[in-house]
Amino acid sequence: MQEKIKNINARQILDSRGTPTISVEIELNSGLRASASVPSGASTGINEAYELRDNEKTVYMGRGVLCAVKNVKEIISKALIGTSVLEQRKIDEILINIDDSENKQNLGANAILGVSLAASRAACKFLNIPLYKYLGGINGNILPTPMINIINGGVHADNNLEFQEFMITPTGADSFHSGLRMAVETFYSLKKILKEENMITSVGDEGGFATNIKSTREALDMIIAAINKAGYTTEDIKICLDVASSEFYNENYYELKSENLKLTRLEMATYIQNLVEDYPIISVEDPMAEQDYEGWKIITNNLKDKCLLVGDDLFTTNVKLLSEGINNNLANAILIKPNQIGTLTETLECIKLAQLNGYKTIISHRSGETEDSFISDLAVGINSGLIKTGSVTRSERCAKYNRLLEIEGELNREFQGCRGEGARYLGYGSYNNKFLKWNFCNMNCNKRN
Ligand code: 2PG
Ligand code: MG
Repeated sequence: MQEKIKNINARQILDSRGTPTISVEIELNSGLRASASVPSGASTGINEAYELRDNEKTVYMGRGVLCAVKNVKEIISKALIGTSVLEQRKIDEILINIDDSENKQNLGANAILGVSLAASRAACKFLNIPLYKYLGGINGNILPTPMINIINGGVHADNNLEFQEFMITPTGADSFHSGLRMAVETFYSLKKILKEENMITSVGDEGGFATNIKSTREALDMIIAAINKAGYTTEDIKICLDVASSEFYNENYYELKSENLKLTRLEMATYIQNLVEDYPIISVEDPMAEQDYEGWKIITNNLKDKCLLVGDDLFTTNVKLLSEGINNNLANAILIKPNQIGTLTETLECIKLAQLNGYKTIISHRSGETEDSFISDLAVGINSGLIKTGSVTRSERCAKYNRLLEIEGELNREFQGCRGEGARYLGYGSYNNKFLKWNFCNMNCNKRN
């Protein structure tokens, strides 16, 4: 009885861009309360679940979410009051059924996800366990290797870079906290380099520098210089890209205006391939546009053994699209964003399908974020091994890293006095399983083979 939903409340709050978003609070019969807030993207895939906005031009430029708030208070709460929060699948199924549309356009995926996530948090409170434990039980103990944004481009910054995200990833670290430190030091080395070159050091939507770099290669050269200046090598820290190419794919061409290039799919694949050959790049997200399946086939065929090819707009955390991708040999990794699909259960189903098919999963933030750190717990709970959650500046991004530090501490404390590790950090092994050193309590499994 005590674990049943007594009331659901919602309110309009602001995300990191000052755009309205929704926060949902669930109250149980026991009196316990838990809440969750929902992020929002800028470079959204065409197949993402529907984000309901008020569209009233004079209010918040049409971006208000009071209609989504109303849907939670008046429709969703009626359907869920009396349901046990321990039945997440049932809750999500009810949400999907009362919306009754293909892409959650009736109630809004933002309204639905807020309720779905808040329900899981309420369950944790009731059971008195942390969220990552609720999601992963005794199995979730891998701290993700972070992809940390240091240069913003595309629709996340007002500079000329077409590529949306340039990230560093501390593959040579031996723990999450030391990897984070390496990334922070590199971030500030890059800042110094930019200053020396009289370049702008202001930051973009995800906290990476939004400076006027002329080309992709110039950005990559600067990142390598920053890694070295911080005292590291490209063995310690590697590079990841989010090309977000759907944003500059027009009528079958990839238009890199800053470099005066208009590329066919074949030329675009070669352009990316050359970058992977010339730089220590180990992951490329959306190198080809979401509708360019032929391009994806080419690049997957050529690069699948060299780096991660991550489908974000391509898959939109959707099992149908991922299945199609698996059947057609598209990509070898998937970006997981709960708000692309709209419920926790569907997110977990997509993760499971990916993992069963050997696709790497990268749990991801959105460019418009809140201080909610749900994705940190999700990454550890499901042992994703990888997380993408922006730069090491700006509190909405740091909230995720800080939560991971907290989880790391908690897992290690639990293990105190034992010979093995509580929190595992796989570093390069998260990208490439062949490099995993797997052991528990000093029993080296590699040796036993
Ligand atoms: C992406 C995301 C997050 P947005 O493209 O991967 O970095 O951006 O939330 O704007 O879609
Ligand atoms: Mg992306």
